[in-house]
Amino acid sequence: MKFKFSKWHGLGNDFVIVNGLTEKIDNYQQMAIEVCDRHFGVGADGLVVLLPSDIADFQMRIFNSDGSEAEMCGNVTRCMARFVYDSGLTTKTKITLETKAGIIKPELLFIDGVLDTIRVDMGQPRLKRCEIPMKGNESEKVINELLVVKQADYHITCVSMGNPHCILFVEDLENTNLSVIGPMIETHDTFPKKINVEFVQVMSKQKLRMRVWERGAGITMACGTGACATLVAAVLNGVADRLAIVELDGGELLIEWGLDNHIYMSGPATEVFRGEYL
Ligand code: ZDP
Repeated sequence: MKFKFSKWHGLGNDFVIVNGLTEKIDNYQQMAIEVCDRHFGVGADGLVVLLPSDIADFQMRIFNSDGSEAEMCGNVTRCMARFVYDSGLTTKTKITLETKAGIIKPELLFIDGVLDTIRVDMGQPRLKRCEIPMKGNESEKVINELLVVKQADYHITCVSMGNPHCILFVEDLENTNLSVIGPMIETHDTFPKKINVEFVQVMSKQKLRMRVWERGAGITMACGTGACATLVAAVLNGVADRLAIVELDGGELLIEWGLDNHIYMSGPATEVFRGEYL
């Protein structure tokens, strides 16, 4: 089953994007595993399929490199907004995108006719334990709460951006072992849908350094929903302003927690190449 695809990234978080309006794929989960393989496939953190929508301009479905489907994503949203504009599927610079976690609104911002950045209204953060989801008292928030894993203490703050995030503040990020702690928390049984894990070092109230262990993908260069969740967690813990830079391995995102309680994420999106998967 042949299909055309485009290869995109948002700060090194890379995706195979398929225009499902014209290209047919039978089994998305299986194809995600195949096409994301960095040796036997194209190589990517995820497969993203553009589809028609009854409630928005377009719909997108996001599959991690392990085949699992995610409800929401940040870096892909910026890539998709540019993809539909550059490929003439729309002339709109501000679109609505249906995801499993609701509608998000990316906008292409130009300066003197040149694309400057892509700003996305990511919706409202969800803070109740049942919304993460996390086991325990449904309506409680999870802020700087103790989680013991294999006799080690971790203080966690949990935020859903439509997909689940667990944030840990650390003193020394460079010497924090994501490959050991990440999967232990991702798969901890207190998180019924597993969880993305962000490790954050506070540089100042306007700058947060973050590395991420993604659910269903492992260490990636950047995570947009993770950066949004990180800013929310930092504000809830009193260590950041509502507008701050989140510095990731792949570059910087500007994140704002608006007074309308919506999270706004601004950053780039880059197309690398196009091809046909045979
Ligand atoms: O929630 C999840 O399973 C994530 N691994 C989905 C991918 C999130 C993404 N990296 C982002 O930028 O938010 C695309």
